[in-house]
Amino acid sequence: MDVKKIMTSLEAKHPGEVEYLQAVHEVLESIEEVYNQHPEFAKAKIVERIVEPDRIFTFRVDWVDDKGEVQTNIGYRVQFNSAIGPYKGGLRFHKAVNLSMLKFLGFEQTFKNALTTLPMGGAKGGSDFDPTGKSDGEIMRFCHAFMLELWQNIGPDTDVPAGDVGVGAREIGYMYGMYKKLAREYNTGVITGKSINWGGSLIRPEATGYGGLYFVEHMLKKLNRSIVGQRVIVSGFGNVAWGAAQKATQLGAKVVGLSGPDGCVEVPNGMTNEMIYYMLELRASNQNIVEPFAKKFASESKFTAGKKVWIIPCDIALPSAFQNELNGDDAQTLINNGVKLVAEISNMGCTPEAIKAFQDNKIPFAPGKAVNAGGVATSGLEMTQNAIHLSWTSEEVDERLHQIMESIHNACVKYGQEDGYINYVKGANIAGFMKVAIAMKEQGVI
Ligand code: 2IT
Repeated sequence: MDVKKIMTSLEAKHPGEVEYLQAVHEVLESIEEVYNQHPEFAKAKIVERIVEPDRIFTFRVDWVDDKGEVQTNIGYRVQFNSAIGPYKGGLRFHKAVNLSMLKFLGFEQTFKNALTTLPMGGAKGGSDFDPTGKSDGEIMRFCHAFMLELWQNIGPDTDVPAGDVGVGAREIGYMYGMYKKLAREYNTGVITGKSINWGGSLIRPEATGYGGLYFVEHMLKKLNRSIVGQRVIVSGFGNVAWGAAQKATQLGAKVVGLSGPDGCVEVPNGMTNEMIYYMLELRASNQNIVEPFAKKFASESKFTAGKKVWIIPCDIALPSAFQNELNGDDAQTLINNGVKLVAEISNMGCTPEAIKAFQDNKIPFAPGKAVNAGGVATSGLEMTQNAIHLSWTSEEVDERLHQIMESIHNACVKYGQEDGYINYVKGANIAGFMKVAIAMKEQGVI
């Protein structure tokens, strides 16, 4: 395989799809050596096939806002790869959503899902709909209109969406309601991240953040270090940051920073349970700003407008919001301030320059597709519970989540050894790729 040649051809075919090309490049670089040891992959043109989605649906979503005005958005579903199971992956509602973003997320999802050990293919979808400032009625009408178009392309055994940025249990509820009405099918396993009242799984809301911290614990264990007393920062205040802050605190760490699009908040003594709970309220307010947090907890925190959370000195940095939210300069700031470990809980949270800076400085760094896989893994456990018409206890789900995160960590270590340093990027990419590539080869040219 010639990575440069493949990238040049992809850039010509998909000009301007920056995030997608970035994600593909990262994986190809990691797997090049292993790939070239398997001539049967080259013969089956695995790499040329694995970088292209199986199919993409795009559709217009028309809806009426509270003022009675007609609004139009674009909806997408990228069914990326089904080699190891039905398509699975979230829906992102964000004003910046475009095809490049969803192709990168679907590509990442394919390998992430392979790492979970569960039988799930990769997909992603969403819309450029901006939930900021929308009323509950507007959210409902948009979700219904979105599903009116999407429903024929999904199903409990074909393609199972879930939440992502801008899509939580409320949106999942509205989308499932419309799906059920149109499909005349009452299997809640068609979508995950559901409310606990009708088919949702315990621990699913917390799972991405919890899983991320279980992964971090394994990284630290490998280094004979403990998380107790460590200063942790998270970016954003969404579902992922919330779960991560909760688990980090439970494990004895101090969460000393969080952020929003408007700036960052430092909490020198660490977040309390009340503060962590308030993150939920902040998100539910739909305003997408973090400053109210600093106003509410004025004596214990400090807001800095227009700055990213990476300026706050910490031991462990956890990108938990959006792709490329931590760049080379941010990485240098963290390194100068003595950061000891970085784990992406967001998808592709770090730019290639940031990753290189951490690796060059031998700072343990793990990528989103390994660290945040607990979210989709618990979606897989939700599907299993739906299929057997039973609900497991939170202890049971949490125990399985623990096992899955440990096995992902082991897979990264197995494939990522580099004299004295574990290259988790390489480990995760090779482990995920091998599983999908072997499945594709075994299924022939289809
Ligand atoms: O990026 C992700 O793994 C998710 N947004 C969760 C996907 C899922 O199907 O639960």
